[in-house]
This record gives sequence, structure tokens and C-alpha cells, in this order.
Amino acid sequence: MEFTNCWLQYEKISDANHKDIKVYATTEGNIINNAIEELTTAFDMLYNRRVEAVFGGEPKDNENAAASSVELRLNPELKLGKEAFRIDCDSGRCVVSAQTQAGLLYGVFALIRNLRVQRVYDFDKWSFTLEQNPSNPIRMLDHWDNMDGSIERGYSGNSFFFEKDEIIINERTYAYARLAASVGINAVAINNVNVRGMATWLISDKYYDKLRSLSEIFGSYGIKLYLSINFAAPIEMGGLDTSDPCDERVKEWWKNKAKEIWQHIPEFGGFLVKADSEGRPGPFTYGRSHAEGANMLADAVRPFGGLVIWRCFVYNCQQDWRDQKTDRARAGYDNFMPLDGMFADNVILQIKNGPMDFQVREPVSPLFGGLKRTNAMLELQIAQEYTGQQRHVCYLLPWFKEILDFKTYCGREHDTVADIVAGRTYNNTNCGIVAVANTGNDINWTGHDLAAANWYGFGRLAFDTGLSAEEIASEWIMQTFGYNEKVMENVMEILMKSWPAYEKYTSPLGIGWMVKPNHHYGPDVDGYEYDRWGTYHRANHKAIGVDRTPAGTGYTQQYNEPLASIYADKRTCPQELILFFHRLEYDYVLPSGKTVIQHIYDSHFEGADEAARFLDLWRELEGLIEDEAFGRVEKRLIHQKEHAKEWRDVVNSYFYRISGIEDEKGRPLY
Ligand code: GCW
Repeated sequence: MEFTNCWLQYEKISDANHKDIKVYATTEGNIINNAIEELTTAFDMLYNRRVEAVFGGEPKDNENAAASSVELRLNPELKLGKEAFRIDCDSGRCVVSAQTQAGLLYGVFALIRNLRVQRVYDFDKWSFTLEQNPSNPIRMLDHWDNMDGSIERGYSGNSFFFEKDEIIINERTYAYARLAASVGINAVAINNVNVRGMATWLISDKYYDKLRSLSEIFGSYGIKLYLSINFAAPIEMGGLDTSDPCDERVKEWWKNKAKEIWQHIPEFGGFLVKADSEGRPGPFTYGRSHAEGANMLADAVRPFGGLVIWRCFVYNCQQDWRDQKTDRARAGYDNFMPLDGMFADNVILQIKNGPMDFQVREPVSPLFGGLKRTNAMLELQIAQEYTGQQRHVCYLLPWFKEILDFKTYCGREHDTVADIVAGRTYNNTNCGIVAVANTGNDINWTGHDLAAANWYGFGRLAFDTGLSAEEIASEWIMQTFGYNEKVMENVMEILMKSWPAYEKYTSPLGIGWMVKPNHHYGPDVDGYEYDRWGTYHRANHKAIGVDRTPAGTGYTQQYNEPLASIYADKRTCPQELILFFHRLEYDYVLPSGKTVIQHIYDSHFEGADEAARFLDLWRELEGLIEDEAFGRVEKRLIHQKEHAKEWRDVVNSYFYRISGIEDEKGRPLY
């Protein structure tokens, strides 16, 4: 089996100093063993230095002066968070301390990362201190992997968790856990939230042994295993005639199930639930609320310290496109705000970043800033469903930063999305950030080699929301391709311009969608226009956009002031979202001074030109990047250039044809 090590391919920095390095560990344990193994690999590959592990001790005084060492000091008394670490390095003697083994592992990965990004030539001459507490309690990846091996919205091959209804455990499992842990991921749900067929039976005897092994492998990297469950499991596997959360038999069934699960998988994390959404079963069938549904499961898992992660992606997916009153954007808030304060403590609501569905640009969901007495988690998507499906490069970290920095005006001092999901706003600990994963069994894990920057970046950002998108990109480039100024410069430019470029040549001004139905790849302006999904732009010969002000669907009123007023007024609404909130005529003059139609034309031409430039920038790196990776990326950038042109011409021609307005600059429209 073949796969790359992504950002963990340790390149030689120097082999001038051959002295052995002693690694002292106060205790043994699975996580510590992995930490030591990581140090062994890293020192060998970076410096050609051998590591000798010494358990149960610390360096003796007379050893200090002579030997280089890394001491892994487990100290439960340490006044730091549970997963925090401290590194003190001084001239070849390095102490990593933490309260827990997981903290030590993060410390070790941070130590190695710093050796690499600072290009430390001689470890024995290096002074360095770093203390870090992860920003978010839960830093999670949700895999939408199906048990037949396919992946819903997967763009990098098949699942490495499942094949033919069986769980796979092999070298990739370890490699995956190691990569995830190296960026601080501490929770993973392995199966699709759409739980169908055999996936319902994951919580049964058939799979417990394998799941336990998986959970142990994950556990040795500080990661908890979660499973998506089927709300109708009591019917489908339990033989009951109902899954009503208020029915005693159903409660009993889940309680017994939870007991059984934790008996077999003692380190199990809990359930991820998609209920009453896109055809999945849920409490609505029985006239029950989502609080009743979630709390019933929460009761069942509570004795074992389990969590219920409950998704807020609940909306009417059977809408009549003629109906102008129903607004899908409102649905999350309308469904969940009335339940604020009613969810159990071990329930976390998992909220997509925007009110629709992972578009290239959306406003932040008003549930952040709305909910005040409910645990919340931010759900992002690094699987690029609507952002180029890992065939286009689209580095999403600048977008994630904007989302996290968004001020919700919830009336607290710490009021950004980052504050809320970190637990700073409401002083809670069951919260954090999750991303729909972008991995598969492709050789490079993510289909597009540059898409690994989103995996790396998501983890790094979840661990330290203070990092900038550029800092993360720069670390990633260096660790993935090795240090070279030209490589740094060109790949940085590609990454940092990729999300804005994608927005420009697809669907600017917050309009979103305009993709081919079902698979969501490529331009189709009216693709979702006459469909049941509630995602309309309603463009006609005069105007485009949905009026979401109080005069329209009233969605803007779900925001706190001053946001509600800012969004409701087209003169103050941020331009990049203006067609999300307003219906505007094509000759309306935007804050930029351009008309709507001219903006559409210009941005599509600009975006496609930028995509073409990515290919040029990449080609300048031929010979500086390992051949196979170079070739893989080049192929995708060639496709992106062509496909961006297609987007440009389809969208521009569509609006030219219906508006009849010429491009001021006289460029070809068809
Ligand atoms: O974005 C939509 C996807 C579905 C997905 C759903 C969800 C897992 O198109 O494929 O289903 O969101 O988030 O539940």
C-alpha cells in the first residue's frame, strides 16, 4: 500500500552532529510510546541522530552537561489545561511537560514542527520556549464514509475505514491517526451522517471488536472515536415499532445499547446525529422536539461520559420553488432558537458555518449569537463540495478565519464565533470545531496535493485560532515541499489567492449555488432554480437575488443589532453578501461604484485569469518539487484553468442573455 506522509515527511536539515539523544519519559503508555517513536523518526531523518529511550527517570545531573535530551514530563499538577503543553529547550536539553499524555504528544509534535519551520541546524544550540493550550476543547473530523467504501462528497478516492461492509484496519489507519494528531485533532466520527444499510449495525456485535481496535489506535494518538447513528435504530435493529424518544421502550433500548457499546469500547466518545434532515428519521415523526430527541440519547450515554453531537442542518427539502415565503436560510434558527436552554449538558449542537450549505460565501449562521444557553460547535467543510471538489485549488483558511472572527453581538464581552465555540463566551467545555473531512485512500490522501493544506490548516486553526491563514500556509508549504524560497513564494500566492479566485469565477456577491444538481460540480446557473431544495437566486431579465430584509423573508432579523440593520440596508450590507440579502436590479450601483452586472462580468474575467496564473506559478516550480507531486498538481491546475473559463463563459453569457446589457469593456460574451 502506498501513501504519502503529507506534511510529516521529515527532510534532512543537517547531519553535522551525531551525538545520540536521550528521551526520558516519566511513565510508559500508548500515547507516550507514539510520542517517543515520533521523536525517534524525526531526529533520525532531520539530523541523522539516534534516540535512546529511558523510562521512569529523569536526566541525572552529571548526565545533563554531556547528553542531549528530551524529557517528557507528565505532571498532573501542572497549572495548564488538560491538553496543554509547555516546552523549554536550552542548549540540547529539552523538557516537554503536560498534565496528560495527550498534552505531551502535542508538545512533541510542536517541538518537531518548530525544529523544521525554524530550520534549526543544531538542536544542541537551540533555545526555545512555548506554552500552549488548545483554543477549542473539541477538534473534530467528520467523515462521510459509507460502509460500501464510497464517500459521500468524497473527492480523494474511497474510504480507508470501510470496504464491503467491513471495517478496515491497516497501516493507513495508523498513518491517519498520526497525521490527525500532529495537528491536534482529538475526535473523529468515521461514518456518514446519513446512516443507511449496514451502517445502522455499526453499534452491534458484528463490529465491536474492530471498533475497539480502531478506538485503541485512535486513543494512542489522543483521539476519541465517535459514530453517526440512525435515529430509527430501535425500529431497524431493535424490532420496536417506534423510535419515539418519549416512549419508555425506546429509552430503555438506547440505555442498554449505550451500556453495551461502552462495555465493548471503553474509550468511545459518543454519537453524531443527523435527524429530520434530508429524509433521515428523527423526533418530528412523533411530534417530538429535537431537544426531546437529543436529551433521550444524552441520558443513555451520560453514565459513560458520552456526548451527543446533534446537527442543526434541519430544513424543508421539499419546497415548492414558486413559494416565495419559505426561506431555507431561516430554517436552522427557526427550528432551534425556541429550544435554547432545553438541551442537556452533554448535548452539543453542531451548526454549519452558514445558514445554507457550505457555499463559497455565506453570512455566518445567526444561531451563533442567538443561542445563549446551549453548547455549540462550528461545522466547516474541508471536503470541497461547493468549492472545486479538490480538483480546483481552494485554500479555505482565509474563509475560516473570517467566520471565526465574526462578531455576533450576543451581548457578551467575548462575542466572536471563535469565542463562542471555544467556550469563552458562556464558560462551557462541551464545544469546539468540526470539519467534514477531505480524505480518502488516494496516494496523497486528499486528491489534490494542495488540498492537504486544508486538512493541516483546519487542525492547526482549531488548536490555535490565533494563527493567521498565511502563517498556517507557510508552515504547511515548508513541511510538505521542503524549504525553498521560490516554492514558498509561489505556492503561498496560489493558496492565498485561491479562495477569492474561486468565488470570482463561480458565484460572487453571496449568490451561491448555480452548480450542476446532485454532484455539484461545474456551472449550471438555473441548476437549482426550479427544484425542491430552497436554494434560489430568482434571476430574471431585470434583477437577481432574494430579499431577506423585513420587507422580504425577514431573515435579517435573526441577527443581533447592529447586524440586523446593517444587513437589511443595501447601502451598508457588505458587498460580498449583497445578493444574499437583497434583490437588486442589474444596473444597481454597488459600493464599489460598479453596477451589479458589470461586477458579475468583471469578477468572472478576473477570477478565470487568476486561475490561469496559478498554473504558470506552479510551472515555475518544475524541478524544485518532487516529480510525481509536481505532475499531479500540474494536471489539476490545467483542468482548473479550463474549468474556470467554462464557469466564466457560462455565467457571463447567461446574464448577458437575460439582461441584454453589454460588457463595458467589450469582452466576448456568447
Ligand atoms: O451539503 C449537503 C450535502 C449532502 C450532505 C448534507 C449534510 C451528508 O450535499 O451530501 O449529507 O449536506 O450536511 O447532511
